Amino acid sequence: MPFYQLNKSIMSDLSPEEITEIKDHFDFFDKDKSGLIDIDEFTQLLKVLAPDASSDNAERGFATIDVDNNEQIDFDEFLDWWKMNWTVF
Ligand SMILES: [Ca+2]
Repeated sequence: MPFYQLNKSIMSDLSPEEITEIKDHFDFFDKDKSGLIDIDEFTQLLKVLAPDASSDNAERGFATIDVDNNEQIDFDEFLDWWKMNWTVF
């Protein structure tokens, strides 16, 4: 049983291969392997995806992805964001 739970709507439009690939990205940025991405980890991620992004962008983006506002991005939240093609904030 994985530590994360995928909801049905996500699973229906992504293949297992795609989910595995996204999970690899998630794990890469989850430096402390907590299963969650915090604001510092997210800022590093954004710098890779969008080198011009400001720390303001990072904070806004983080808040957008962190839908339950617990100040951590879990894999479901990351997947939702990934499916939106890295929406620019
Ligand atoms: Ca969250």
